[in-house]
This record gives sequence, structure tokens and C-alpha cells, in this order.
Amino acid sequence: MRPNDLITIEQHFLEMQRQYPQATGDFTNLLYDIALAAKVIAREVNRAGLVDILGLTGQENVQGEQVQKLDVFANEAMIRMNEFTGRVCGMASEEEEDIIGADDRGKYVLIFDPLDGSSNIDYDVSIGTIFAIHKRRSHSGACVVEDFLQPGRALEAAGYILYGSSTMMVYSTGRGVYGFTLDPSVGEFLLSHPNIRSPLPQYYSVNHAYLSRWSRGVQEYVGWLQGEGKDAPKLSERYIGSMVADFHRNLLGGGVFMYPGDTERPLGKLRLLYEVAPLGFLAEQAGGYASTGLRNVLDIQPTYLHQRVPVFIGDRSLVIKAEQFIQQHDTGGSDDDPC
Ligand code: P6P
Repeated sequence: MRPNDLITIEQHFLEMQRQYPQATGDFTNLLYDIALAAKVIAREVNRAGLVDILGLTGQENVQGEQVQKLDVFANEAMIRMNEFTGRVCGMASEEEEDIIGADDRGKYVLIFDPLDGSSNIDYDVSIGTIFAIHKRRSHSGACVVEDFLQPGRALEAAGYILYGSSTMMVYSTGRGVYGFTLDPSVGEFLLSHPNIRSPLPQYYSVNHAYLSRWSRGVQEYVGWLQGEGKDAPKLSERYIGSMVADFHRNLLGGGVFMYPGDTERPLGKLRLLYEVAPLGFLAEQAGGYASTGLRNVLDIQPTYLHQRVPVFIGDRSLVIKAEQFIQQHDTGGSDDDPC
């Protein structure tokens, strides 16, 4: 890439805004704010491993600053960077039970999982921040929970920041998926993955520890993914245990991630608003699909902030195959859906 081809994420935001002549700049500025919060969190994530080495007690560091747990830090950063900007009337964090009021003038609501997979940080495994933006539905005053309980289909934007071997921000406003890699030497996210489209599948991702608890349909489906049956694909199994990292590999390398429901957790573990709908939005924008096993996750009308749903997400043909196995073995043809 020649130097004059370097495009920062801010330049990209402005380019996207130019496609909307009536835009006020609020949406663009909200995306800026998220990118800035991402840089602040990335700096802290990359230092986390040094907490013990640098004499940081984990409670109070040598500068007398409070060293917070990373997910608390990330949550605070997302809230502080967005609560007084006037862009959002409220926020919903996966770490908070209820919605967080912000500026009543805000036209948008921001939903986020500040640090998904944070239990992996102690093992230096990649983790991520997931975000989603809706236009508020209420007309004025303080935001209400209905502003957040909107189907993924209505999202204005969604994305994630992956804190891995490099820090990447991936987002979509409904006009394709774009990936930016942080150049820490200049502190800028630079366009590295324009208009991402997922390739033919190479991988499947699932935690096999729960196999005995899955339905017959899911067990048959995973067996098929492993090569059982005449039309079985030839895939490699990859599972990191950090949804953003697993999703990102399948987005770029092709594949399917799943977290099915089971006998102990019929609706699975992952949250619709904070994880499944935003990543489902991205998957569809990249030519993929996200399903509960019975229907498109983007069509679910949420009823509760922390609602959980089973999820099969990534390569469209592999997700549709999951629906077929479940339809054949689990539903007996009925379409009643617990979600
Ligand atoms: P399990 C991380 O805790 C998380 O919420 C997701 O990021 C990840 O995909 C999933 O849980 C892993 O769950 O049960 O396989 O350890």
C-alpha cells in the first residue's frame, strides 16, 4: 500500500458521512468517540500483563493511581467517553444491570460489551469490545429501555475492537464491513481490510465440552461439520473461547461459530443485544448469516436487556445447514421458537 493510500478511520467516517448530505455529523462524531475509547482501552489492555512486573499492586500503582480490573476499566472508559458528548441519550452496558442515562439531546443510544472474553486476559488470549448503535425511538427527554429493545435489523451501526496480536477496529453502517488496524506509533487506526466479504469456509468453532447436553439436531450437525456424511465439508476446528476472536477469524478466514442452547442453558450463554445482534449485523453485511437455529437473529424483537439466545453465525451455507439439522431432528416440523 503506497503512503498516499493510507486512510485513517476518521477519514473513512467522513467519507461515509458524505453519502448522507443531510447528516449533522452527530453519528460520525459518535463513531469517532468509540474509536478514541478503543485506543484508550487498547493501551490499558496491552499494559495489563505488566501489572505484576512493574510493581503495580493491582490495587494502587506506583503513581498512586487505582489499577482497576480491565473490564471495569473498559466499562468506565466507554461510559466516560460517551456520556457528555451530546451524541447519545443513553447507554446499555453488558456490565450494567440497567440503562445509563446520558444527554437527553442525544439522537442515538449506544450498546456495548466493554471487554468480552475478559477472563482470557490472564492467559494473553485476544479479547474484544463489541458495540451497537440505534437511533432513539422516544421523541425527547430521558431515554427509555424501549430505545434499546430494538431488533438487530434496525441497527444504525455495529462493530468490535479486537485486542490481539494487533488492535483492529471492524465496523459497518450497513454499507459493507471495514477493518482498521491500529498503528501504535502514530495512534491511528488505518484502513487495512476494505469491504470485507467472508471467503469459503475453512473453520468451525464450538465448545465440544457441552456435546452431551446439546439437542440431537446440534449433535448431528457438529458431527457433519466433523466430516460425517456424504456431503460433509472439510473444515478445521478452532475455538478460542473469546467470541470476538473466534468471530473475527471466521469473518476473515471463512467459517461458522456457534454457541447452542443445551439442557442446562436452553437459550445458551451469549447476549442478544451486546454480542449476537451486533455480530450478526456484521456477518450479514459480509455475506454471512446469524441464526438462533430457528430464525434470523436480526429479526428478534428483544424483550429484556440481558436476553440470551442460541447462536450459529458466519458462513451462510453452514448456518442454513444448522437450521436444517435442527428442523429435522429437534422441532418435528413445528416452528415454535423459545427466543
Ligand atoms: P465457554 C467469554 O466468556 C464468552 O462470553 C464469549 O466471548 C465466548 O465465546 C464464550 O463466553 C465462551 O464460553 O462456555 O465456551 O467458555
